[in-house]
Amino acid sequence: MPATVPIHEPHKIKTVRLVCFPSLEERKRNLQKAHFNVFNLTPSQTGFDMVSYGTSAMSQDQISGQLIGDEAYAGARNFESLCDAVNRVLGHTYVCPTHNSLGAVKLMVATLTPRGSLIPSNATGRIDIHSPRGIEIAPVRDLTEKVFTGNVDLPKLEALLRERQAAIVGMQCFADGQHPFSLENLRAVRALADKFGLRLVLDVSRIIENAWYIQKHEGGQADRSIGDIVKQMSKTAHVILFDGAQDAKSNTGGLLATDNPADHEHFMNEVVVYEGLHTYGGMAGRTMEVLARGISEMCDEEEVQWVMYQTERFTERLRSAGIPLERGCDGAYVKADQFLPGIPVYPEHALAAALYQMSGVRTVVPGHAGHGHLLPVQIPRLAMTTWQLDQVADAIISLFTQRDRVAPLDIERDGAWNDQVQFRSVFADLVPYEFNCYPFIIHTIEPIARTNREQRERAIREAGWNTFLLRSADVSIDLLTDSGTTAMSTEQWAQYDGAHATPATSEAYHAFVDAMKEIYGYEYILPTHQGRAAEQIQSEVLIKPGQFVPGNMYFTTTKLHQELAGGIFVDVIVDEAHDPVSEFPWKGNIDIGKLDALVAQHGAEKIAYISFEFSVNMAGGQPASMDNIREVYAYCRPKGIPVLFDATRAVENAYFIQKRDPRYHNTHIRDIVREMMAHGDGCTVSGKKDFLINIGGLLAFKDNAEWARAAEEKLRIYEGGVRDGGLPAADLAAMARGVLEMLDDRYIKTRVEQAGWLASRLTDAGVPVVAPTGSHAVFIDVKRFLPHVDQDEYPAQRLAAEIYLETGVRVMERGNVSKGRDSSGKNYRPALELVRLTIPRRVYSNEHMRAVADGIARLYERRDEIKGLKFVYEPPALRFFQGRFEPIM
Ligand code: P70
Repeated sequence: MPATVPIHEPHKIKTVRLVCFPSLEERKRNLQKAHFNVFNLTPSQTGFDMVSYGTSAMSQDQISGQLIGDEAYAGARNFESLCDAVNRVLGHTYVCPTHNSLGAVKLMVATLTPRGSLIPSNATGRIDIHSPRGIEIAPVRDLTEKVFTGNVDLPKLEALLRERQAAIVGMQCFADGQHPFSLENLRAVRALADKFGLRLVLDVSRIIENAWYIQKHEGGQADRSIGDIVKQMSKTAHVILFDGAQDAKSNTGGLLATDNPADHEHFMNEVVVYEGLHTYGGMAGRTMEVLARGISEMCDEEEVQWVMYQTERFTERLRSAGIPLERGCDGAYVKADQFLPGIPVYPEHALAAALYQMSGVRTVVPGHAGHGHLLPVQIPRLAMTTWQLDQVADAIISLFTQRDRVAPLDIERDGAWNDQVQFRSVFADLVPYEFNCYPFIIHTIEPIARTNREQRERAIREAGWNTFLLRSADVSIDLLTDSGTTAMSTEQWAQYDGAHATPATSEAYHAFVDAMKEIYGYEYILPTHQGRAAEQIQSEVLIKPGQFVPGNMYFTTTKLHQELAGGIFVDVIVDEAHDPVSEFPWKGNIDIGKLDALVAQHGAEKIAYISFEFSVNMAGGQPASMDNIREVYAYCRPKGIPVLFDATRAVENAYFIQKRDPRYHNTHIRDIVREMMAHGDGCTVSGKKDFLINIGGLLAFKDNAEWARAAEEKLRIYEGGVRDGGLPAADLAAMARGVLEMLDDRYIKTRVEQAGWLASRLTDAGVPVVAPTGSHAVFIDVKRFLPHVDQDEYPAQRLAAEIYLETGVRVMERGNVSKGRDSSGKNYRPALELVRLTIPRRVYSNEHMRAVADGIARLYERRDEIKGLKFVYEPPALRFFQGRFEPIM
């Protein structure tokens, strides 16, 4: 059934494409070189590129289709997939593929509408391509209709058909991008066409948007699915024409389809002249596969509702600020002449140039020059978050408030087409618009599970009330961990695919080493398959049995490896770290007093090294200050005690230094990280976090060749080759690229602030969370959430399960269950009884976070009803992973 207003994307982000933010100076230079016509700018010169043609984010199923293109000249399997999709979704039997929609128009001209034809149509945009062919388009749009503005004026059409001989009757879904028609009108046009013995040819390139309009506004259609309406619309026409770069989210491709075998015969005979063989029609096999998958998916009810929600929201934001505009199926079409009443010549170009100058946003003026003054601001389907779209709208609104200052353009070279015209101008004094949203757009999406309460009840029962045992397929928003859950960028994929595999030395290895040396400033760089592998080697190389390893709190795997190597871990973190309500900004600091006491008691030679973790995970992702990092090293050096960092989440720690330490407000993350690392002798990193990859790790030493040699020895035994650490060259290459992206100031800011944003929404609803919010997660203080549940009834474990039941969101228990039992068999009952909501990098939007917060707030309202759990199966070690529970009634 049609959804109401969607609360978040029905997908998560699978891969991202980084966005450039050219400076004002660069934008001015680019504009000058582009002759003030933004058509000439490239995406790398643009911030957000507001065009919807071929720019949609694909699904992961579509992108994988690229790799199974059957590039046969004749009879490709992908053609069969395409026919199958068209049959199922659009209902027509015979399919003739074309390279894009212009290819489909060529076939129509060759078969149905020769030179001299008359085509009555509800759309006039295509006059540009028809008039040079001597084809006349007769506009028959019903200009009195208010809602379905794309309806055909039936008496007008009938009169025309009586008077003159038409070749076909043409109709376009969401005509010219702005005018949807009703099902009733479409059927009446079909009846008229039949009456006059003509074919109704329907351009279904924007059928989804039109179907959504019918569902929403046409009487009796509200309960039908988009898929149902789409099929009926399509079947109403004799011939359909489809542009693959619109609703099907392909980057190109097109087709004609019909149920009439004679027409199809005709199309097949012409397609070989203009396009290619009838089984590929000028499309690569992979494009046919992407297109087929896109057609199969395009009626997905929730995806459609999301896209249209974004479009309506964007348009409404502009409209309510007074911007003169027309509704578009894919955005807002701004009336440039009313926006800039003082600029009589090409106001649409002046507006586009001014918007780019002040914000880096690019909008394109299509078609013939000087025909109307609409500037389409289109939304690439599924590629942008609501936050980004709101900011694009705000940039336009900001320009509107300064519209009196927009400079006119002097024509330098006029032309028939908008892509030809060139201008001279001056740079108006416009206040720039600064974006502070995610610095990437969505390249591919992954659909997320859609479950109802009943399904979730079954799933959590089967998982023994343990979120670790849930199937990912049953989880909507997965906040279990930020480890290895990152969305890679297209640049990383390019490196991944380009890497040359070898068990010896790869280019990727050199790229990895060079990048790490540069970023961390360390001489010896060893790849490992992930963090704990580096920890094992480091511990074995540096710890002599019986030595102490002081550290700031501990991390499970780190401490375990220190102990396996014979070390004795001692916690020397500041006391504030153990207090969930203390607002101390540097809860990750080492207490030098505690450290000094340990050294005084046992002597420096009994200390193996300091284990110094950044963004201390078990304390809630709390950072260490630059002063503390410096002071610890200054204390240790003269005593010969090495300092080794767990540099996992170092970039998040660097962001807190940039934000909270006034001396670093204007220092780039890159330089802060380098300075942090200078106060140590080596590090381990779980690459699954910082490096924006799904697997990988690092062991590095600043200058100690002896340690490095010993570590290499172990690398060969435990991990893999000495030049790959057990990783394929592809992952090394993706990591070498990921570490450059992790240092982007905008990226790390939006990443860390997303946790703060989630925390503040929870706090606003009264939900108790650990303060201050940490680097990568929000921790709910369950002792305050469920004060009536005794710790031995595992309140955090129960709350984690209840959050799943309420919302489909998966989180992790960090309390009594995780801590385990002491030697006498009693639960430790730790001070902190927490639930961790961990935020993956570049995967979820603020809409997802809002849904998470709202769901937990609902639970908080009825917290008194929530009880505890009891074990039904309790493993002897690390019981949180495999333990199974039953609710206490
Ligand atoms: C998490 C993950 C991993 C991690 C870490 C720090 C500060 C080292 C590692 C190990 C995964 C996890 C691991 C054990 C228990 C629960 C969760 N933390 N240092 O979700 O690195 O996983 O690459 O071997 O946070 O916090 P690796």
